[in-house]
Amino acid sequence: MAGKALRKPSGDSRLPPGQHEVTDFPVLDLGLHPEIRLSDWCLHIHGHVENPVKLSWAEFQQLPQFEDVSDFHCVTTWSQFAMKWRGVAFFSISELVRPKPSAAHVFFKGYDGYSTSNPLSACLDDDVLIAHSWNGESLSKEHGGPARVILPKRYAWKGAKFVREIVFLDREILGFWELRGYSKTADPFTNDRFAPSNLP
Ligand SMILES: Nc1nc2c(c(=O)[nH]1)N[C@H]1C(S)=C(S)[C@@H](COP(=O)(O)O)O[C@H]1N2
Ligand SMILES: [Mo]
Repeated sequence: MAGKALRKPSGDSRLPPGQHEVTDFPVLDLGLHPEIRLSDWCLHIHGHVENPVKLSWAEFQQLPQFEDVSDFHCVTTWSQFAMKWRGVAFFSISELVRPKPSAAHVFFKGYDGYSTSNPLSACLDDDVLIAHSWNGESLSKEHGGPARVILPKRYAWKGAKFVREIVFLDREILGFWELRGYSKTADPFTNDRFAPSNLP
C-alpha cells in the first residue's frame, strides 16, 4: 500500500530547500543514549490492532528483513544522502499486528522518553522501516540502537531512535517536537518545518 504522496525532488534538486549536505552523520537527540541489552530489549506494538505483540530481539530478527537506501533530512538544515538501512519494513509490522479500520495515526516512543507521531498512511509507505543496521553495521547507541524508525520522506525527527513502543491510534496525539511547534507532516521538499498552531 502506498503512503501519502509527497512532492518529489524536481530535476537535479536532490537537496530540499534550506538544507545543506553533510557526510559525517551528526548525532542529534535529547542527549540520552540509553544502554539497552539485547536480552532486555522489547518492542511493544499495540493499540487499534487485531494482534498486539511484544517482540523480543530474536522475534524481531525473525521477521522478513528489508533494505532501503534513502536520503536523511534533519530540520536543523543538514541532509545526508544515500543512507543504507536494514531492518524490518513497517508494512511487515503492519501485516503482523493487523490494524483495525479505526487505526489512523501511529505514535512512536523511545527508551529515552522521546515520542513522535505520524499518520498511518505515511508509515505504510514502502520505504519506511524499523532499522537495526546502517551502512552494513549494527546501529550504534548514538544513532538509536538497538533499533530506530526511519521515514525517509519526512524530516528525521519523525523517526524515533531507541524505539520501544508503537501505538496505533484512532486519533492524533502529538509527540515531543510536535508539542513544541514543529509540523505534523514534516515534508522536507515543501519546507514544512513548523506548525505554531500545535502550541498550547
Ligand atoms: N528517541 C529519540 N529519537 C530521535 C530523537 C531523539 O531525541 N530521541 N531526535 C530526532 C531528531 S530531531 C533527529 S534529526 C534524528 C537524529 O538522528 P541521528 O542522531 O542518528 O542523526 O533522530 C530523531 N529521533
Ligand atoms: Mo532533527
